[in-house]
Amino acid sequence: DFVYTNYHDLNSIYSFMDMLVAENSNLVSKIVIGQSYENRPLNVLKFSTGANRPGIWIDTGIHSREWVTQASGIWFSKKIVTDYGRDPVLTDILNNYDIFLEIVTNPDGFAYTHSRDRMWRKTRKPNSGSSCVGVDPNRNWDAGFGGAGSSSSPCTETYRGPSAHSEPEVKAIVDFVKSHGKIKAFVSIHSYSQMLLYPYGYTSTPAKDQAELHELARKAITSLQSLYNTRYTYGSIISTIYQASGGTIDWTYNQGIKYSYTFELRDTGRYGFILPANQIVPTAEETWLALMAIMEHTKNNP
Ligand code: 0X9
Ligand code: ZN
Repeated sequence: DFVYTNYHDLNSIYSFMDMLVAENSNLVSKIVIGQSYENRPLNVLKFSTGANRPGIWIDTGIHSREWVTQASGIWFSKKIVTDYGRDPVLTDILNNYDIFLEIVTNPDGFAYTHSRDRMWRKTRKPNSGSSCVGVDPNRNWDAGFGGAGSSSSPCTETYRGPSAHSEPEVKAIVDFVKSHGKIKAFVSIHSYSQMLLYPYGYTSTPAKDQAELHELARKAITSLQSLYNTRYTYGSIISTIYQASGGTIDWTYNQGIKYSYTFELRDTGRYGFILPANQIVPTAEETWLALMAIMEHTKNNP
């Protein structure tokens, strides 16, 4: 049986996904939205109970070293198949929306965190004219691309890449979102800092839905805190964490996806990216409460 209280490598997670699909084929399927630079499949779990539904997107692990995020994604997928038909709120959400969950959004980087460097963050694509490898996939999106809060130097952790959507792991999501056409909420999950963030990161101009996004964030972190008293801050990216250009949710928001959020999960720095495995399940449980608040609000405000 799969152990949710431990961290797992890529093969183990990909096997878990296939098992989940095999055991719950009425509810969940696996779609492959592309291939990574090193030709690994970019797997997305699709939870669906009917045709032609609008969608809710959740991704974890776009920064490969943020292991509690992929581990939480695994737990969310099990939670969804367990609660559908039992929890009335989730059942109502899934009777009206599909949920798409990309657990290992940067598989090359994730494999590298297991084989060579636990602290690897970026993709694994070589950079021409440099011996340094990889692009920051949270600076590579076509939203203020190239601006402040990203780097043009391939050897830095925030290297934006040669052009927007240069990374196949990013381009696959861009193509998926555009071709789907009805994604209504987009949640990109990182660690660490205990924050719930909404656009923008590249500009201090407020998002036009700022008031609603702020109020929903407050509601979501209040629900999160109710379980284990974990305290989150919240607000726009630029005013809460720092200026970051070319970020995921700035692009999705500009595509018209109003409910675009980024989480920074536990902790606030004691362990940072190397969060002890005994915090996986509590982190996932509390985060799920916030996700439910966002998904329920999305359903109630079409
Ligand atoms: O710097 C980042 O990419 C994020 N922090 S992390 O420690 N997980 O790397 C924060 C960036 C804010 N999010 C977006 N711009 N989408
Ligand atoms: Zn991150």
